[in-house]
Amino acid sequence: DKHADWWRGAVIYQIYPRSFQDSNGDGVGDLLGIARRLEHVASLGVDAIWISPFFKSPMRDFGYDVSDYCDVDPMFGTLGDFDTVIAEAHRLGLKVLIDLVLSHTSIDHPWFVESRQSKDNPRSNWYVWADAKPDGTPPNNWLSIFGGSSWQWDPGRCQYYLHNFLAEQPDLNFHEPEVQKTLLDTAEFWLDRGVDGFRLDTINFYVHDKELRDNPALPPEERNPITAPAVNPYTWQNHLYDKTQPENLLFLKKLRTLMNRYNAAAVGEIGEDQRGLEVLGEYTGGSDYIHMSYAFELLSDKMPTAAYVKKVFDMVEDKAAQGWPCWAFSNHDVPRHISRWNLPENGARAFTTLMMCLKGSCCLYQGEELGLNEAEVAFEDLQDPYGKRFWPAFKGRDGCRTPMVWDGDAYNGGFSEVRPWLPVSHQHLHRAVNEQDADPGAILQHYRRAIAFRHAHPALMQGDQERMQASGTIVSFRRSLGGDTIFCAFNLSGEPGAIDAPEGRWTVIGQELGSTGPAPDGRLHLGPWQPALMVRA
Ligand code: TEU
Repeated sequence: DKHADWWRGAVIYQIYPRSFQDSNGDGVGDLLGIARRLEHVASLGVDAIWISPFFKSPMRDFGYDVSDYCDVDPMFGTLGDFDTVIAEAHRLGLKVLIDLVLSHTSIDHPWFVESRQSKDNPRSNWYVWADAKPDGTPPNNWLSIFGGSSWQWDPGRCQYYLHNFLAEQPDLNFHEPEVQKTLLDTAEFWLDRGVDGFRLDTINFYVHDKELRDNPALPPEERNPITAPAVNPYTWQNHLYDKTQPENLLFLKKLRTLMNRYNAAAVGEIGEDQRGLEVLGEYTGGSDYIHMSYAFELLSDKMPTAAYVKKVFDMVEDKAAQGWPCWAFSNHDVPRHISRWNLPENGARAFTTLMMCLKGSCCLYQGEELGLNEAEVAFEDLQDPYGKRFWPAFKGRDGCRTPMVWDGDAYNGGFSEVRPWLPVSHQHLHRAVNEQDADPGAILQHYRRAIAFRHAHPALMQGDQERMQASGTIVSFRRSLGGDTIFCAFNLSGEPGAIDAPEGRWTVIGQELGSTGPAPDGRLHLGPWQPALMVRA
């Protein structure tokens, strides 16, 4: 559609290219594999795809370490293959968001290779270099999310460089105007190629404190491990100085100006333990910075209870009323939510329906629509460097990155004809796309119905949302747009529950999602995981 605000309320399907579909028989997914499987994505009724990085990369962090922003890694194909993906997506009515990892590059990027040569080469200031303290230790106490100090000694330059993730992911210096300009050119390169927008990796890490001040320690009661496992010492600090500096907004503003010329939209990943929703409010919603913020609150370790869902949306209302979140339950970084929350299948269905009724945009992660659980990956098969570092307290991110299953009877579920880079989970095979396509009762069909339900009701896509109510296991709220008001209630539990029906005359909708309406006693009696969805008559 032609609306400038197509992204408001959009359902975005995340593709992890390594694990979607192999088309050239090397055990790794690729761009032509994506093109081939887009009909499945379109059949869900989603608005857009977000493709995790496919740029040239030595794959130390599986593509989140880029060595050429303007080329495709040969493992994934060619620029021509990417044009094929765009053309096919647009033919099917899907917008295409690509994943720009601008905060850091790969250690193999020619910019870094040059920067580390000397203290006075043309790109010497493109990364964050600092001298050791007199005793030889790193310049300050900043920590890497992936473990240890975020400073790596470089024997050539006799200086440390900053990396917020792996040592192989040196942090670009956004205080250097040439860096910003070059990255904006990169974004323009892809906009000219036809992309509709971006998922922006770790946008709050773009700018660091120039004075390199130490982060304060956090007392245990103030730790909120929302972006990293609690065993990771990273969560024991308040990251006041290594990220989320005010100058971030100056860069995002330039990016927005560029995107406006193309009617493009961006969802920025803001990993904040302490004040995530405030930052969401600062960065999104208006017309100055980015469009949407990828919110971590529903990626929680614990299953969101009715009270928790209300708390999250109250916080959005109080701290980020004008902001625009993008919700997700699963992605390529966390254990799949069915396993993380130990949900029965009807519980998973309830959360999907809830997501489709919430204010904000949302992301679904490949395989979620099949009800896939977290795969067990043996230590010998482990690929994720983050998992290798903290095993077994934290098993890393491979369990949600195993290949998609397309055909339950085919070798490797139809993903590849050779041994895949991560093994296909045998538990996933009976949930393959072809099995569920043939079964009207399958969870895949529930996803299609729930996504269609959202799109059939503009109030759910873009309407206001009033403050939620939580009563026992039931969360309820109203969405409204123009003269239409929709009442939504969800029983987030395997036990039955009841609340008073709202006053006035209502018509039950969403019966195909198991929705029910008021009983003669004026109550809404909800079975396990059951919703009540009604439109004001
Ligand atoms: O993730 C950023 C981030 O904060 C992650 O550390 C996340 O919290 C963690 O993986 C949860 O287990 C982004 C990408 O999504 C991730 O895949 C990359 O490894 C990371 O940036 C570095 O680019």
